[in-house]
Amino acid sequence: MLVDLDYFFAQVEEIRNPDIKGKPVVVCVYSGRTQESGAVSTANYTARKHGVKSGMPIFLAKSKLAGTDAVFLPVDNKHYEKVSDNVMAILRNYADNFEQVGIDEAYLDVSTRVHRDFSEGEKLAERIKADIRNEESLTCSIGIGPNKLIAKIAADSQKPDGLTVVRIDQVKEFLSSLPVDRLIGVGIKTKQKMLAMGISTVGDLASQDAQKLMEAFGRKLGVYYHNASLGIDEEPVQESGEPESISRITTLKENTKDLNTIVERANELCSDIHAVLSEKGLYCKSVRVIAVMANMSVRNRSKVLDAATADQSVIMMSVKELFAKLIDETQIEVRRIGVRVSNLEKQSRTQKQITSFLQ
Ligand code: TTP
Ligand code: MG
Repeated sequence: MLVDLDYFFAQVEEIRNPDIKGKPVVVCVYSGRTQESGAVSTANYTARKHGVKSGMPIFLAKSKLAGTDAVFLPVDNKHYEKVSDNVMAILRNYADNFEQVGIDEAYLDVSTRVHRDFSEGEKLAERIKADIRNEESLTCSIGIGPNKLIAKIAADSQKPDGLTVVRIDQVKEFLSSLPVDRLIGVGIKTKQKMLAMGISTVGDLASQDAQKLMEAFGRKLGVYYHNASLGIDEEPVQESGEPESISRITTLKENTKDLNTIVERANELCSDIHAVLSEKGLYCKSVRVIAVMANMSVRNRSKVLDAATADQSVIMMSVKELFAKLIDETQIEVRRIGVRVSNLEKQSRTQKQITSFLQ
């Protein structure tokens, strides 16, 4: 099954402040430039009825909600992460295999636990929903299917507070009338290409010759689309490993090419990243800086460190060096800056011993 919390950030805000329940609630990432610059992170279903969506500019959401008693709030990621951790701990208990896929989503393999019986699965999902409601006062939507692909589409098909079960013998009918972009991995471009080929539903896709799909999309994707259209997916539910990279990005108060101003702000990002590295017991070996320039073009500079490290000052020094290079080479003012560390590895005991030896 796939469990997805409903309008997550906005629902958490409603719980914190029950007075806003019933009003349109919009959680925003403010870029800090002007009072209204930034984007909508998520909105409750009351706000969605007015056309507000994730990713929309805040000013647009405000104009859609003009004349209502809408509430606009800044994101509070730390708090959402705490709530998410609590929910994930509950979910983990219900699964033989567990895979968190986002802050508010997880796959649970419950096959053995419910003896591969979908009715038992449905009862289990009801218990899970009740548990999350009692413990965290949150609603969620759950999809149950024979595999991850179907479970995910099932969960998306009834929201909020939905529970959708798609049994093996219902897969074909369930999929056939859905638009192709409901399949994971079919984005706008692919959808357009498929439309041009006369494919608009998953059923249309299923009736295509696999060979033709491979010719149009390449071997790997062609096979994937062919299988997905038939509801075939053999990906196991498994605990995801460590993250591949950790990054932070921020908007500067003003466009600038002053290195000190940039470095000062970048150091805050480094210290956030350092905190995550320490918490997860990781070292990084590559450091990258990202700059969105005043003309909105994006530039990167990166380096590989001599040795993997979790040392904040080493990361900060590299970041400074990379920004110095970037500013020097572009000579354009910068609008947003980001730092990303990658090539992550677990801090092994030997590495720890070496560092403590050197200190
Ligand atoms: P989603 O599960 O995609 O969205 P949701 O939980 O708000 O709504 P739904 O009821 O449809 O599941 O994303 C989880 C959280 O991630 C969401 O609450 C806010 C955040 N988010 C963003 O910050 N930006 C985005 O563009 C999206 C899609 C989500
Ligand atoms: Mg959600």
